[in-house]
Amino acid sequence: MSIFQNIFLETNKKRFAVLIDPDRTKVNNLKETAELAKKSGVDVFFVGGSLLTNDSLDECITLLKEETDIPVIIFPGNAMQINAKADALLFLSLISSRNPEMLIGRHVIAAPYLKAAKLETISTGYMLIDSGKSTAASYMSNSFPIPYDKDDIAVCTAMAGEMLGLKLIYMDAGSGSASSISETMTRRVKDNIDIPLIVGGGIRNIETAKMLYNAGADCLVIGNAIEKDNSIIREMSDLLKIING
Ligand code: 1GP
Repeated sequence: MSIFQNIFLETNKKRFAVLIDPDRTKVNNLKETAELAKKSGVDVFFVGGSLLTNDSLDECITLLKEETDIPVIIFPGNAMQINAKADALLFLSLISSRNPEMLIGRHVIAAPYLKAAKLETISTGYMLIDSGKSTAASYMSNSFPIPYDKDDIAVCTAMAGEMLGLKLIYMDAGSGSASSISETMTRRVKDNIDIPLIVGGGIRNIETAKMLYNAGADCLVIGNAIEKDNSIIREMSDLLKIING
């Protein structure tokens, strides 16, 4: 069974992804986070970043694979973030942008390397949503995010992504954003698509996570909050035990 089927299609369960930014993770901290993730039953690791400066993607993925059986999906910030040791890669098309490089250009460059690496690719409609301050994702992708309160634009963008045959929609307020995506935008997008919805960016506490799951998010992604205090992994696990039964 593919990673996509296993994590996102197989059950109606809500999922939790721990985002590892290789640039910001020290090996010792990563080991501790990996152990905690294993004990807490985390569903999946997303690994990647908008800009990586120290070439530690391979080291990160190797450590996660050595320490756990949790699937590792690359969440690439650019076409260089490809590694055959991962289980899959989110093949992101930035459908909130009008930047052809992020819609198709980088994909053409990456395609032969992905084929050679035999990596499972999960075609994903990636949507950046404004959070009130400029994020690395928005700057590096040279694109405007969808305004925070323009739910209709988000809904129509997600619907178009589904109609184009993308397998997932990922709405992201951007790593370290001041606030998460709103409850109404999450609910309205979920109500208008039949493919799984991933939501991330600015989730710092369980109350926000609960609100987003209730609004319809199928999978939540947390990065920054874990880097500050990884005990939120355990709290997420407790929350998911209640939600998933
Ligand atoms: C960013 O959705 C992820 O791409 C996670 O964001 O680091 O703010 O949790 P945070």
